[in-house]
Amino acid sequence: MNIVKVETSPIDGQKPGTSGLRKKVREFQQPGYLENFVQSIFNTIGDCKGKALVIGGDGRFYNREAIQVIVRMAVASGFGRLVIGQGGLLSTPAASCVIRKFNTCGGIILSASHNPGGPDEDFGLKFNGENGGPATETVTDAIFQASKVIDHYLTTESGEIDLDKVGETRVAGTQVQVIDPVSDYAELMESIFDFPKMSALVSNPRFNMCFDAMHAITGPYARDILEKRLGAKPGTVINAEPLEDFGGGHPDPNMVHAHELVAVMNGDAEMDFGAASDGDGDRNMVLGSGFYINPCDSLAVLAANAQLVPGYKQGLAGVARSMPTSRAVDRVAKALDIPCYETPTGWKFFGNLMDAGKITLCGEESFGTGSDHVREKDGLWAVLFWLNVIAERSQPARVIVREHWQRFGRDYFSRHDYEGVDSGSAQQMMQRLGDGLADLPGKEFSGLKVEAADNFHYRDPVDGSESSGQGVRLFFENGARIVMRLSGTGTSGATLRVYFDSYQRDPALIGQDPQKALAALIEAADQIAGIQASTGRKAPDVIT
Ligand code: VG1
Ligand code: CO
Repeated sequence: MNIVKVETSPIDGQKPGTSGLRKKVREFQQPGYLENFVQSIFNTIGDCKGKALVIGGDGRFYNREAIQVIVRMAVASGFGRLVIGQGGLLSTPAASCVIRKFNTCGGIILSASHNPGGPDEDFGLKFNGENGGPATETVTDAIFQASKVIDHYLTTESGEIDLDKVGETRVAGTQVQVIDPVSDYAELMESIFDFPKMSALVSNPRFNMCFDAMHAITGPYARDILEKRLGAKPGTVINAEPLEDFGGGHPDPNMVHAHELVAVMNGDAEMDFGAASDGDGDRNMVLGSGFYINPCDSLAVLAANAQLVPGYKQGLAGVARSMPTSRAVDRVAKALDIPCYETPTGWKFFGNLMDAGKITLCGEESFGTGSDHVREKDGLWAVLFWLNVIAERSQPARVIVREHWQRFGRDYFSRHDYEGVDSGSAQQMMQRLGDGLADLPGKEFSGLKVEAADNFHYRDPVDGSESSGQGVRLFFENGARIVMRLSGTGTSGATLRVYFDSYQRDPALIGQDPQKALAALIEAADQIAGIQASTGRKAPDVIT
């Protein structure tokens, strides 16, 4: 087989963000764009000869073409084995599972996650290492550096491989294995959860549940596990067919974008449980009957009930949450007398803690929950965890959460997103805010006195690596907190995220609407940062 060396030159801006490199499809389709980035990954891996690599994506537009390009390049670089999901599909958690199970040197996941798909929308590519988790910042920085000095890439003239047929073929020196994308993951789930008990719950004709796969990757996984293995009614999984453009929707599982699920939950049939997942299957939203469960609370409840699940009955080594996530799980950790770590936004920061055995469960406010069963957040896993707890406790989700608040108090939480705002003014606003932090303590805004203010700096307790500028934190004397940061996953303009949380211990006051409970804090954020003036918006685009 002919290896072809193609001259190229660096392309600006190939800097991975919170989770991989995300750009408009058209940008990825430019000659050499994908090739440059993939070769930069291979150059960072170093000697690829004989190594194994997993490849799969969320099925969005350009997934198949990109895989063919990557396969040719991987063959040229001498990989010994490629493991690819049938149809080019692998959910992010399944890719993580397969990397670990097949002992590969890592994997390439093609996804822009919750960002919309289609010819005019977003594409993305992420490298995960041999532990199955997103590459650490040290590695993503090295890939970026490699992209700045690249002068050629290697490819072959081999034809396309058949992505739709499970089986093995040989391309030059590389064994190419197309696998069923679901079975390894489903087996892992069976090894963690009490499937017989959960099956008794979900196959009961009186138990009504709906899972909205949002025309994204989780459809085939949810159908196999919920309907086939656990015996939920056919049709429990809606929008189960992965589509290249997610049916024109926005595959972000929240109350705004998962509107079909919300409609089912509010419809005529009495629904007991609802859930949705995102483009690449790593996020989850869970709903009780007439009851929204905030992801921060979900993490706390799962931690508090973990020992009811066979896979966690020995207890948890520790827990972690991203910095903007509410401190609900911290209270559980305290009660369990286990450590709780606070990391910057992005799953890549949990990997070292899990590898070192310091944590078992972790999560983010952005609908991400996971454990050390893989090294990614895992949407369907979280849904199964909830079902296992519900089955074990014989209580509806709503009651489980209310009892949790009674015991631990409630951390009211909300995130306000201002999407597609002008990058320049958003950056200026953050700069101004950062410059003025030292003057804030002692000052009062809408009746709340600032106690401390800083920009979050993280030192990884395992390898000592440092990450600075991870978000502005404003702490108030009553224990409430505001966090502000700019998104690192968007592809046009800037997205400002403002996070609010406030603790309420009084059992009589734990049933309020979060927007009301947090109203003074929300007002204070605008007074401090001038959000409306800088963004030109009267209100956020998305409230979660
Ligand atoms: C967002 C979330 C973050 C999450 C990341 C990737 O990042 O806030 O918590 O880890 O998306 O999730 P940002 O930088 O836009 O705030 V996924 O499911 O899109 O891979
Ligand atoms: Co995702």
